[in-house]
Amino acid sequence: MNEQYPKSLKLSFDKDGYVYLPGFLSPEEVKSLNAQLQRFIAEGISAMSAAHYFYEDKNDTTTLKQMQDLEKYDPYFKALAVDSKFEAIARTLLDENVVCKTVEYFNKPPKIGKATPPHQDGYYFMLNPQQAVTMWLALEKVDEENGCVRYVKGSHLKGMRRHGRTSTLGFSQQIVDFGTEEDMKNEIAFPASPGDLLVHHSLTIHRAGANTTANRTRKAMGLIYWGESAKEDKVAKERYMEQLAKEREKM
Ligand SMILES: O=C(O)CCC(=O)C(=O)O
Repeated sequence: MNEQYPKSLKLSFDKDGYVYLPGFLSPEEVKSLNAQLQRFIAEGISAMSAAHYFYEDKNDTTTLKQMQDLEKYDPYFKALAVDSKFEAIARTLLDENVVCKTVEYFNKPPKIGKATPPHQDGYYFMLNPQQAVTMWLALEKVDEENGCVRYVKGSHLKGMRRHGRTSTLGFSQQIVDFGTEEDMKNEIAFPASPGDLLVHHSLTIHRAGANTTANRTRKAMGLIYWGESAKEDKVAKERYMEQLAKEREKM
């Protein structure tokens, strides 16, 4: 896919650590994506590894919170991510060829959908150099009440902050000293409409609120791309994944 995006997009990404692309998908495209997700949840989820999907309340299947590696289970999601306009954006922002690492689904069920703790994705990726982006696509209206994403502008230029354990399923790490004057001064909330795309650098600090509404869900897709120059510290990553699996068993 050879779509061209203006150079100003990359300049803005390099400066702020994120870009916001309203209406990246049309209402028809969002409708079709939502229908494909419903199909997959009804028919395909049972074939997934237990490590790849979680419920907010494991005794209630209406509280599906997260799915990951969707591209490995279903050709629709692979086609969404590979040779697609999402991939073209990642290539433009990282200025090199990219590899899709995962396609995810994020929901915050009403009342019980927990906050996403402040973190930098690169802490989980363990890459050198940190040449990676995460995309977050709104599948429905998202605002401060049901838990919109918040970015700390320019934080990708200031290195990796110290992370520690959380009890939040799917987001096991958070920045331990988040909330400094500088964090709060530079943090921006991004309410979004269906089809709006947010893309952030792997060092950009971000979080999202809890879903405090009584009856609205908060559904979004995530797509992660690494630049081909980014190399993983495989030993550290394996150790970390084993640790996570052990902790998940205890939950
Ligand atoms: O959907 C969310 O709450 C946040 C997603 C996120 O933090 C991420 O993809 O890194």
